[in-house]
Amino acid sequence: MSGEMATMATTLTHRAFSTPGSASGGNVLEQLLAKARPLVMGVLNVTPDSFSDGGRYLDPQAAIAHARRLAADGADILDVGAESTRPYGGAVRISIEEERARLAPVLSDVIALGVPVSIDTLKAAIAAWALDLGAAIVNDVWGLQGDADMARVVAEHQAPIVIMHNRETADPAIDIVADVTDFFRRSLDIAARAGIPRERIVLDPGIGFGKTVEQSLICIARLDAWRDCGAPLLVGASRKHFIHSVSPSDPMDRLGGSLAAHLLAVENGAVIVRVHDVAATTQALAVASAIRGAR
Ligand code: HH2
Repeated sequence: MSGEMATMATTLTHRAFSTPGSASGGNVLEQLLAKARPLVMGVLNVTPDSFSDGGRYLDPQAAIAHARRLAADGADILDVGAESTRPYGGAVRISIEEERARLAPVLSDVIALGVPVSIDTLKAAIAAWALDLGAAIVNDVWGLQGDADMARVVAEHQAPIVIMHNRETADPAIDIVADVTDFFRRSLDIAARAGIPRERIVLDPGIGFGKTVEQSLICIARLDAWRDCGAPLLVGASRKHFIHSVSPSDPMDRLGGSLAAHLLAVENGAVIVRVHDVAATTQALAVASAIRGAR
């Protein structure tokens, strides 16, 4: 292991396990963090209406083929979602039955690829069903504060959970760093009361969710504000609208902006990046790491 990798391994371990007195049972998250480099979570949206790739992977065969591609491109985690949360409004809520019907022809085949799968859902019932099928992680864009049953399901399955900050509406007047910090505190409290150990928690400021463009930029620029929360940080900036606000572009033409955002996020403490373009991100992270190592 190079000196740089060793330093990163120490940093990641410290970040992930810095809570005093916490239990240290093995889990998928621990195994992923042991890779001691930034992790890439590849996005698979089995939806008709996702903001950048809605409708592309609604067909099960297209979805499975895309998951295979993400895995081949180097994804460390496959994040599968069947209900668009459309950070910029216009999300259509669907029933448990509809969400399960979209996932059912796809999820087992994706899990069988052997890459840990996270289930991106707001619903505890879907999380429980997906975990029972073999999904490894729950990704909750309401950070255990949406569905009141989510914390229990996550605790009972001993699953890692991504706690993402969210707000119903953006308020340009608030201090977004303080708001995210308060939200994380509430979510960590819920997790602790449900018996979810800190080792199984990832925190995510939720780029674009209930935030102005400026607030999304601040969340990446000041990510280190949450370095001491005792959990690894995830950033999902891929193709998001704030990129368009800086450099006008359609969602599919935001790769440059997405790479810039994720490289800076990692520089500022992100351990996991959630992206649509896995190959390009993996390459960008490897080159950034090589340059850092040559200092
Ligand atoms: N962003 C989206 C969805 N899920 N989960 C986490 N933890 N962090 C994120 O930033 C995040 C997320 C939105 O992106 P996408 O899935 O491409 O769009 P849609 O919600 O429209 O399907």
